[in-house]
Amino acid sequence: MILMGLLEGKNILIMGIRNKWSIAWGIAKCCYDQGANLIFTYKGSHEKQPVLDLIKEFDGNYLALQCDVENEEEVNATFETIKNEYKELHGIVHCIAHAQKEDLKKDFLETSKDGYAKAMDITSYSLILVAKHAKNLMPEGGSIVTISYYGASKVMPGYNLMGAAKAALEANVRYLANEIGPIGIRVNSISSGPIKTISSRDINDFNSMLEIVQKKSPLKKPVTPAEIGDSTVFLLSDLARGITGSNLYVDNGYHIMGI
Ligand code: IMJ
Repeated sequence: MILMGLLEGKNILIMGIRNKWSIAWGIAKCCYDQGANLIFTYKGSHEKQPVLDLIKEFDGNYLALQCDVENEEEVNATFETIKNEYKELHGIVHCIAHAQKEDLKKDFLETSKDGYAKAMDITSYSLILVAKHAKNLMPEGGSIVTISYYGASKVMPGYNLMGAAKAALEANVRYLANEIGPIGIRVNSISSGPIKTISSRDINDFNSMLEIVQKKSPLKKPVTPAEIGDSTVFLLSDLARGITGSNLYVDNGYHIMGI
């Protein structure tokens, strides 16, 4: 039983859930533990049942909506439904990223124009769409959190166009934070250490990369979705009321190392 949670009475939208390995699911469980009312979005119709099965774990009624961020009308409809059902939001967690497999397999020099645009659209532009709707749905202010990766600022082998897309995402965080700060909405990112998810399953040498990162990081352990979740709870909560435009590394300290 929850006695008093950091997100008690807050309506939190979690975007980009797919399955039990999703970072979004790790975040959802931590938000639930802190008393949040949760709303979920997933990309396609084939994700509907798996997502409904997951959220059955929670007591209470939780809304799950299909929202493919490439489709602006679907995004508008999603936020319209949320407005009708909940009136207002206090937090949004953006856990959405995608690049075409073919583009991730190529040398960065060979990145296709369409593939680059698609990765930017889904990974980075989508945060702007989300922030626009947040403005309308957060009359008392609120907090937006997105998930980034170290490949945004340093070269990680094979990350390629996703590195460019995450760099744009982190820049979006700063420009959006400046623009919607005056109406009380904070915007931050968490730079997550590598986590095994469906999105990392097909990546060449992912397991050996995980081992190297773990050995090198000060805390000598893998990063878990629950660690990303607890830091997200902090950024969503009033404890972080003085923080906006920031990128918080939740990576066991990996990013401080020079070698
Ligand atoms: C992804 C690609 C290359 C190297 C990578 C990653 N490293 C890590 C990741 C070193 C840690 C995972 N990551 C941080 C991501 O942001 C993954 C994004 C991603 C993964 C896929 C795989 C399947 C697909 N499209 C994808 N789009 C984005 O079709």
